[in-house]
Amino acid sequence: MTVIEKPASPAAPDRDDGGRGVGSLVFLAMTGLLIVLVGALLVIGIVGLLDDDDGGASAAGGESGGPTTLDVSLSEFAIDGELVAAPGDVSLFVTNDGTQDHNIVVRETGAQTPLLSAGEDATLALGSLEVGTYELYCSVAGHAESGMIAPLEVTASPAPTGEAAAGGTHDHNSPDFDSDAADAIMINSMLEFPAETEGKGNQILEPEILADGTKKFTLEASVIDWEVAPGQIVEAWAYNRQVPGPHIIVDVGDKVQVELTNNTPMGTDIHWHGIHTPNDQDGVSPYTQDPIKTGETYTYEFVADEPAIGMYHAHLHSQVSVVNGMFAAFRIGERPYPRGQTISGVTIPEDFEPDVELPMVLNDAGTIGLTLNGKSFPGTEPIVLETGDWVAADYYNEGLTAHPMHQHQFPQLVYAKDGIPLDHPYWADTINVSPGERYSVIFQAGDPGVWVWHCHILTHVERDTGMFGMVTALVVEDPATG
Ligand SMILES: [Cu+2]
Repeated sequence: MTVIEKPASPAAPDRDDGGRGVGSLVFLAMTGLLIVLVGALLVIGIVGLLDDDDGGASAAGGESGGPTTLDVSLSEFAIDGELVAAPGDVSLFVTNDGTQDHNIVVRETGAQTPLLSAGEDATLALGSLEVGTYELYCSVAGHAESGMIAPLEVTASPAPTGEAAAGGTHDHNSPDFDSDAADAIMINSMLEFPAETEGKGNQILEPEILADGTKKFTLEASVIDWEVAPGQIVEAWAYNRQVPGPHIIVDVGDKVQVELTNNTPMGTDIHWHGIHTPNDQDGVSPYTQDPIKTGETYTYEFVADEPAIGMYHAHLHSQVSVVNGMFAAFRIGERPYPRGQTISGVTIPEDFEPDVELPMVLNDAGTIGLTLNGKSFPGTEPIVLETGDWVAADYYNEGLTAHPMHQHQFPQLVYAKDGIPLDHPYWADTINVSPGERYSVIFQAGDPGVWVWHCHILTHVERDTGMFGMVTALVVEDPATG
């Protein structure tokens, strides 16, 4: 035993010693490298500071009447920079530090950089700016909505930190950070709900009944002004001057005609998403038809032979026209309510009928941006209910990203996916709706109160300037207490 142990015992220190020898060399080498690295970082840091000082110096130049050049950094998905300037000539030195293509547009003046690839930069001269707040954003579809939007403050007495604190930046470590101001911005934005806006989407479109019983629907596609939130007018691409476009509802077996006149600046077509049609009615130019050119009228014709909770939208140039508003709901037949079924202990009545039917069309891109039914909070429509009311809601995602739609307090019974009834409906409080998907839910308003209903990607509902986007609320009243 000792004989066996003995060789082992000295062997270990041997290896240890050897290790220490090599280790010392490695240690020396690593120390050397570290010194070089620290030195390099210090140099980079100093250069960085000098760069910052440069930025500060040119901003100060603005104060004294000279031109101001502000450094702006673009990334996924943010516009960064100290965006405060004195009145006078202002230029932006814009660098794309991200990995995708981005640009900068100044909403008020229309000035914009070209599309910048990763690593590219550009100088954008804005001319002489007066005191005010200017909005910078990236015009690549969906990027502004994802966070690439920032205010440029032109102020006679630039006080970046104070301004920033009042404007609600994240710099809560700044000694000037004003917590009450940040709270007030958010609270005041929330108290604006509900707010009136011009225009309402999803209006049910009445058909003309032709001699043979065909239901004929007439659509016009055009570019309109759309009030997406109070005072926020965008250029929308719309069917019948509404976003979402008119809701079409037909019965199973109906012969359907849809006549579309295209008054948009580009060729178009209509794809009947989730709806069974003959191939030549699928609305995919050039495969199944020629594009409907500007000024032309085209008629689709098919038999609504299967129930559907579908959508209709342009297929050609969809990345422009659909995200900008050319989308709508199309239902064939009754919704497949899970009548009489017991799901997780809750039995849905045999004679179930909803008190309120609600299309909930989601978008996040284009000119329309983060919206519910074409409106951004506080312009979103509240749903007024009495306790005990049942709601049948259909989610439709016409945007470019998924939205987990969360409802406070009342679980939602998911009974159909893309209009197809589920053998096993399920209750959920958050339903993730991806682009192109539809989920059909019912829920019952139990307790009175104001219960918010929103996308749970939190930057889709809040930004430094307050609540916006994909939020609405159920306003549940108890008829007994009022
Ligand atoms: Cu969302």
